[in-house]
Amino acid sequence: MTPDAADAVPQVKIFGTVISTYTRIVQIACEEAGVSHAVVATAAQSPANRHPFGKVPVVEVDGLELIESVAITHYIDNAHNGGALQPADPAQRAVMDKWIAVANNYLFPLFEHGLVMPWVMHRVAGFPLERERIERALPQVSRALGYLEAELSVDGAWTSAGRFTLADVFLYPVLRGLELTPQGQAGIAQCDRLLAWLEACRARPSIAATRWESEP
Ligand SMILES: N[C@@H](CCC(=O)N[C@@H](CS)C(=O)NCC(=O)O)C(=O)O
Repeated sequence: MTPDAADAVPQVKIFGTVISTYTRIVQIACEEAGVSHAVVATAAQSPANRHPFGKVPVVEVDGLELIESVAITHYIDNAHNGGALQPADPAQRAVMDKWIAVANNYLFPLFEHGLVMPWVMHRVAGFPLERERIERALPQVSRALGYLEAELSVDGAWTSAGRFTLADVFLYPVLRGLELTPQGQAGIAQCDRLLAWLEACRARPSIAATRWESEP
């Protein structure tokens, strides 16, 4: 990067934790749209966080201050990417929206509380591993993976549009976080379609460009 490019003001400022599922979701949408973006490291619990419900990220774009990744990613895709990540067909779009809601309402809370946070607290903060919490979550995690495996098409698409959409933008970081835990990796290893889809996502420039530093 040239010194000029490094000094340039990013089009999208993402106030959030650097390694975060939702920060990455916004980063992927920015990469897909070709808009410059930068993370301003902001902890959810810090006084600097402007989110009214104490979550991250908060995003500044085009003079707007936005919260909620659904609103943020749709705005970026609509305003800066010609809606390329959303199928035009209403039925395909409804299926895409369903997957975004499934990722946000069911998968993220289940994976985050049941497996991801216990491992982060153990690996990063040195707390004893909460094995009981993990054991309690495993049957539900396993059911969720079975559902995803059954629903994903043979050619690795979440909608019949058969291409990368906002559903992938949301599902990839949620599933990748799970895959970075030993039990999540073992569960995903039994799901051939999910494995192939994760691999295909990793080959996409927007996913590669937003890789977490902690990823092996
Ligand atoms: N509904 C929010 C969810 C954001 C969210 O859950 N962010 C996580 C980080 S990945 C967070 O703020 N966690 C901190 C906390 O809940 O205290 C969105 O879509 O942006």
